[in-house]
Amino acid sequence: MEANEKQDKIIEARMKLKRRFEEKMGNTPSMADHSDGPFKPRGSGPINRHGMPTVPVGQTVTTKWPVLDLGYKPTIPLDKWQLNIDGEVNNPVRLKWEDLMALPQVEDTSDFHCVTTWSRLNVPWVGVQFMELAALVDPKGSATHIMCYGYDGYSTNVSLEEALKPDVLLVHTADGQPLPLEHGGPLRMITPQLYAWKGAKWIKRIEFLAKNQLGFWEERGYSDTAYPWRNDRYS
Ligand SMILES: Nc1nc2c(c(=O)[nH]1)N[C@H]1C(S)=C(S)[C@@H](COP(=O)(O)O)O[C@H]1N2
Ligand SMILES: [Mo]
Repeated sequence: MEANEKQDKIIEARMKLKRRFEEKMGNTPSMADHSDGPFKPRGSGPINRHGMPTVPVGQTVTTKWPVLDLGYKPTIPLDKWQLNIDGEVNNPVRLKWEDLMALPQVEDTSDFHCVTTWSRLNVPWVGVQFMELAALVDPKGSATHIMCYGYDGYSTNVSLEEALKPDVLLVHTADGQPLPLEHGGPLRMITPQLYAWKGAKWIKRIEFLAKNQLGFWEERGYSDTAYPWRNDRYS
């Protein structure tokens, strides 16, 4: 395929996703809950860029960055690293590190809310938007969710209307430094509008699903939806 033909396909896939998910995305609680609606966002502090109080209900701001995982921290050399994106897609891909770095890189600063009640505000990240990867693989019309898998055996599911938000990134840099191993380096996902367990550290596979499935913590009593401003922690 010619380079610009490839580019056109990616743009077309992006537009298709936008048409399919824009409204659903706007109706997610972290954007749609307002003080005059049936669900009032719960939290404190100034209103953030998607309309919610900065600190979700029950959270305490910390400047530290605690580490939470299953205890095993897999080391993946960059020359062995790969990310598979497959499932309900028209164009499954296996990305090597160079392929990932060749994609458009974005810088964004966002907040990190852990279900164990700490929040780290204004973390500067660099990485690739999930939306960019979705456009690359061109999800089938049947795709509704993703399952993200880590090199440590972890998994977590996210709906597409959440995953396609512009602040959902696959990050390799935080605080101006390569993402530390203990925080999921070389690459992890972040979901600033959901609790942080929805962001897989050491991510190795993203599977598009035609039907929701539960990930590691979701099967063990954590909420499937994980909305911080609804205190939606456990199911
Ligand atoms: N691969 C993997 N990703 C994971 C986890 C894990 O155990 N393995 N833990 C999750 C949980 S419960 C949280 S709160 C965040 C913590 O990220 P941090 O350790 O960088 O603070 O990562 C999430 N992603
Ligand atoms: Mo967590």
